[in-house]
Amino acid sequence: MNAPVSEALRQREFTPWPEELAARYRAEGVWSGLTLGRVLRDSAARHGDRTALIDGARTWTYAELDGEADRLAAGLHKEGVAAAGDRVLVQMPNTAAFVLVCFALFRIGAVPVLAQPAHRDHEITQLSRQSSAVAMIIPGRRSGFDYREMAERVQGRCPSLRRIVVDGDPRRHSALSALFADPVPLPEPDPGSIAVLQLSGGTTAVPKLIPRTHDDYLYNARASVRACPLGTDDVYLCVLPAAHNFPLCAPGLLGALDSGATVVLAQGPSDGEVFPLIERHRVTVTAVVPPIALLWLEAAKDTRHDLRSLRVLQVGGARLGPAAAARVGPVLGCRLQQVFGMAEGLICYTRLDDPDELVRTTQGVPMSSADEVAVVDDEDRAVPDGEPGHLLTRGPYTIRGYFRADEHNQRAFTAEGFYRTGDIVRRLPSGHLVVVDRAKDLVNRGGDKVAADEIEDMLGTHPGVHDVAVVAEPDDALGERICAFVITHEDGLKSRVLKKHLREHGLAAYKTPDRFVFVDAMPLTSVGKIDKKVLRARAARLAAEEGRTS
Ligand code: OOB
Repeated sequence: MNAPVSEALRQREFTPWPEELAARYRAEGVWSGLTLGRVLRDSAARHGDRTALIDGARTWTYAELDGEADRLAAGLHKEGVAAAGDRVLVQMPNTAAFVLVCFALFRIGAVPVLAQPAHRDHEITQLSRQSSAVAMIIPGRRSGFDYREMAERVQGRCPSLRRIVVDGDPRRHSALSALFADPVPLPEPDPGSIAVLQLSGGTTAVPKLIPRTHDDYLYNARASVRACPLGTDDVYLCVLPAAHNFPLCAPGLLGALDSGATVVLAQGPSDGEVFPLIERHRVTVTAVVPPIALLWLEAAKDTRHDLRSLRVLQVGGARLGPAAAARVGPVLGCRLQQVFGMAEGLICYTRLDDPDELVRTTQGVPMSSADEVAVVDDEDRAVPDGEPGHLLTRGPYTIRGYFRADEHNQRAFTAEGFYRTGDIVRRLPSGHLVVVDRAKDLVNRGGDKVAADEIEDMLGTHPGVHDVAVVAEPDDALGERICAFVITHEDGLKSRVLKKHLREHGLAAYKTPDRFVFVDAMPLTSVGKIDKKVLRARAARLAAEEGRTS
């Protein structure tokens, strides 16, 4: 084992797979021993003149993308922005610069911490602290928000952050465009070392970082390509924020670039943005969350755009109802693939040749024969097929521990190394899983995961709030919305005031509760804990009264 890996172990940054198992994955070629930076180089060697990437009016061939990634790696390294083993917070929209930054960092052996563009001071400060990031790479101003000013505030709180690099007007910081330099040879990182830090969907007030190695992440992409085949004739449209595991690696843009396909970047998910791109670039595959699929199903009815090139629509991140699932084929003229995945690892896909009934009603089968899944009761005893139970999993691309989170890892993993997903599923005899519920305390707002704890803690800091409980309420459009029950001693405390409080504390806007309900008391369980089941039922009634659920 070379230095970066053993150093990471020493700092308890990630929990390795048992050595014997790791040796087997390597011997069997499950782990290919390649780095993600190498993948692009190999693709450039095979498909140099083919189009790799399209961002607006600009196009990159594989050779150009590979060359630019080398030049950016050289510049970032030479200018001291990032060295091997450093963490770099990357918060970028779907632009070619995001792709180049990721590959440049992979080649240096530096680790992108993949933040979302919607994150604000609160999240970015936590992510920088937890990862001891040395630099941030951000856009300048976008959608009326100045990322430079936020980066400066975060820098004031995080001493590790030395540099701010801006894709746009840098003001007093470094311009990304000025960091391209003549390529220099850089030592190849260890394929067993951390390639990226993904963000957990989050059940804890402070989100956990997910260390994915080059070996395991590449396997994730390649096994995904077997389930959702991509080849040189395919055009993958990246609609969701590219930093998310789904559009990045399931098979996403990494799978596409490994396959010699073309990646098209969309700035947003609206049909007005996406349908013209599908038509213009003859897009064959794309991935969305259920609310976007619902939007497209409506819009496709009277679109003047030609969507016939679309072969596969992947839908995942949250539950897609069977009725909507049934409409995808007839309305959009493509095959639906349900995707049930998690940034921690395990990804399940319905297969393109599965019977329609399974595609409509299940969330697929684990993508790899090396995935182990167990469906268990509260005491970790296996339940029979067909019965709901907690989903546990381990395998060659599912992490064995979060980054620097010893204590949390004790709860989140079994002694045998299974990850406790927090999802309640039923397993059919065919192996297909149906997601029926969730044991973890979060709201899945249209695919965006919001930890109840995080919102409760922040609302609890308002002087007028005596107690607070956050639950999911059902919603036809988003799947779930965020509902906060609040006990207050301050007469006339308004939801407007609490929303402002959250905004001023730098919370990302998508985490703001959609509904506040002011109550005199909380329902309690027999042991005296807040009974969220009762609150969920109450929120569901309110949603139904407003016609938000059918
Ligand atoms: C994906 O990843 P995360 O990390 O944002 O969220 C994972 C959680 C799962 O544990 C589950 O609770 C929920 O999101 N989920 C689904 C689902 N797909 C994810 N719940 C019901 N039905 C589905 N199809 O969301 C993600 C990562 C890779 C590929 C696809 C999604």
